[in-house]
Amino acid sequence: MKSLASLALVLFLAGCEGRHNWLAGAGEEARSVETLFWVLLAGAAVIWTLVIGAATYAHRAEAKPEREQEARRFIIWGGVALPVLVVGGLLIWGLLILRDITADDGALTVRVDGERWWWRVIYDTPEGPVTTANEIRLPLGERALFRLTADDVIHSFWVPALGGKMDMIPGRETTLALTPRELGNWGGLCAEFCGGAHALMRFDAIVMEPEAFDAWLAHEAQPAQVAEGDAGFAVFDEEGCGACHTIRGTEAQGPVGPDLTHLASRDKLGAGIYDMTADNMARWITDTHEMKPDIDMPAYPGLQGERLDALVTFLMSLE
Ligand code: HEC
Ligand SMILES: [Cu+2]
Repeated sequence: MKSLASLALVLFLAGCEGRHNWLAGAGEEARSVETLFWVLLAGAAVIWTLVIGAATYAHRAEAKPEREQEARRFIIWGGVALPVLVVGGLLIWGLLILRDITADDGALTVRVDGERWWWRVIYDTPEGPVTTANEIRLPLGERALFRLTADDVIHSFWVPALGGKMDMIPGRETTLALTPRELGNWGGLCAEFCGGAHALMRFDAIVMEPEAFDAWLAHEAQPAQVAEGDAGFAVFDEEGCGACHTIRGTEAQGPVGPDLTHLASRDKLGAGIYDMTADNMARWITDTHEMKPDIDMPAYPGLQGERLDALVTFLMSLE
């Protein structure tokens, strides 16, 4: 029994390690949820002890009719008034936290659309929207407001170490603020079952120094640099990839899949699941559904040899 309990504890704590640790306290909002959690846990322990104590006492004590009145008072205060006060207080506190983490006053606004099974990410800047995908970068110490929606089914946006989570609902907008307090690459994921590749719907949430972030965003806003007559772009064009994907600065303006303008500047490929390497890129194109089952991109098993090499070289140059 004891070893079972310690095994359960080890498993529980193992789940807290690493970049998805919601107790890492890497964001302001995660810290307020964490405080709520510890207060709830400690409060529950105190109440449990009191209830068990009272039950034990009641079991052992002799029934005395003259103490009837006292017992009734105990039930009314301890069993009705106290729970109403405690639960009401927690409700108000929880609603205040919710108001804080959804309030519409971010210095930075990022729109994220949940798609099956990837993330469309749009930074609203004074110069206009900047579209990217599957990776979110945030400046350290600045409050970013996320405006969330979904394309066709419900998803849930969650960066455990920074804060959250929040449902993404088709046809509606929900908001969530994140104020990062620690540099790092904190993982994000979809926390609402959304179909086949749900478990492979992830993203990187990279917290950077503010100057580095500004430089990154300015670079993302630029169109791609594609040389006239690039052999890889020719393959991209001939295969019809541009029907679904956009590469800003070229004729490829497809709205269906992730924006590829600065694909190779992302850390990961395929919505946070593979390292961004030429090998993975080639397999993504030829063995698409082995790499990620169920996705809405067709596989191109016939694309081999020089044409595949040229296409991969081109895609890996989109920094
Ligand atoms: C029918 C639409 C469609 C076509 C055609 C298509 N794709 Fe895709 N592509 C998608 C979708 C949808 C995804 C996102 C899949 C996911 O992760 O769930 C995607 C993902 C990708 C990614 C990963 C992007 C990232 O952010 O990691 C790459 C790279 C890519 N496609 C390249 C190509 C290339 C190259 C071609 C042509 C040979 C092509 N695609 C053709 C729909 C398409
Ligand atoms: Cu999901």
